[in-house]
Amino acid sequence: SQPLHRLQVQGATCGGCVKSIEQILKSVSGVSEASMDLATGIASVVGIVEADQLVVALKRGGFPAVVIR
Ligand code: 9UX
Repeated sequence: SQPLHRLQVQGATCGGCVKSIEQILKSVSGVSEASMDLATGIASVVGIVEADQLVVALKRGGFPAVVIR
Protein backbone atom coordinates (compact mmCIF):
# COMPACT_ATOMS: atom_id res chain seq x y z
CA SER A 1 0.00 0.00 0.00
CA GLN A 2 1.04 3.62 -0.44
CA PRO A 3 2.43 5.64 2.47
CA LEU A 4 0.09 7.57 4.75
CA HIS A 5 1.23 11.02 5.84
CA ARG A 6 -0.39 13.09 8.55
CA LEU A 7 0.00 16.83 8.99
CA GLN A 8 -1.10 19.32 11.61
CA VAL A 9 -2.39 22.27 9.60
CA GLN A 10 -2.78 25.82 10.90
CA GLY A 11 -5.39 28.32 9.85
CA ALA A 12 -8.37 26.23 8.81
CA THR A 13 -11.46 27.83 10.30
CA CYS A 14 -14.32 26.67 8.08
CA GLY A 15 -15.34 24.06 5.57
CA GLY A 16 -14.09 26.26 2.74
CA CYS A 17 -10.60 26.16 4.17
CA VAL A 18 -10.86 22.38 4.42
CA LYS A 19 -11.83 22.14 0.74
CA SER A 20 -8.92 24.42 -0.20
CA ILE A 21 -6.46 22.38 1.82
CA GLU A 22 -7.68 19.12 0.33
CA GLN A 23 -7.37 20.58 -3.16
CA ILE A 24 -3.87 21.86 -2.47
CA LEU A 25 -2.80 18.45 -1.22
CA LYS A 26 -4.45 16.58 -4.11
CA SER A 27 -2.57 18.83 -6.57
CA VAL A 28 0.81 17.60 -5.35
CA SER A 29 2.40 15.05 -7.66
CA GLY A 30 2.02 11.52 -6.36
CA VAL A 31 -0.91 12.16 -4.02
CA SER A 32 -3.84 9.81 -4.51
CA GLU A 33 -6.07 10.73 -1.55
CA ALA A 34 -6.24 13.70 0.82
CA SER A 35 -8.73 14.51 3.55
CA MET A 36 -8.76 16.93 6.42
CA ASP A 37 -10.58 17.00 9.74
CA LEU A 38 -11.64 20.54 10.65
CA ALA A 39 -12.05 19.85 14.36
CA THR A 40 -8.49 18.61 14.84
CA GLY A 41 -6.74 20.40 11.96
CA ILE A 42 -5.19 17.10 10.95
CA ALA A 43 -4.85 16.27 7.26
CA SER A 44 -4.30 12.70 6.10
CA VAL A 45 -2.63 12.11 2.75
CA VAL A 46 -2.06 8.85 0.91
CA GLY A 47 0.44 8.70 -1.93
CA ILE A 48 3.96 8.17 -3.11
CA VAL A 49 5.19 11.62 -2.13
CA GLU A 50 7.63 13.15 0.32
CA ALA A 51 5.91 14.72 3.33
CA ASP A 52 8.07 17.83 2.91
CA GLN A 53 6.47 18.44 -0.50
CA LEU A 54 3.08 18.53 1.18
CA VAL A 55 4.33 21.07 3.72
CA VAL A 56 5.76 23.27 0.96
CA ALA A 57 2.50 23.20 -1.01
CA LEU A 58 0.40 24.07 2.03
CA LYS A 59 2.71 26.93 3.02
CA ARG A 60 2.47 28.37 -0.50
CA GLY A 61 -1.31 28.11 -0.22
CA GLY A 62 -1.37 30.04 3.03
CA PHE A 63 -1.74 27.16 5.43
CA PRO A 64 1.40 26.47 7.46
CA ALA A 65 1.66 22.83 8.49
CA VAL A 66 3.96 20.40 10.20
CA VAL A 67 4.32 16.66 9.72
CA ILE A 68 3.10 14.56 12.62
CA ARG A 69 3.52 10.84 13.30
MO1 9UX B 1 -14.13 29.98 5.25
MO2 9UX B 1 -11.26 29.70 5.15
O1 9UX B 1 -15.30 31.35 4.57
O2 9UX B 1 -9.99 31.05 4.69
S1 9UX B 1 -12.72 29.47 3.50
S2 9UX B 1 -12.53 30.79 6.70
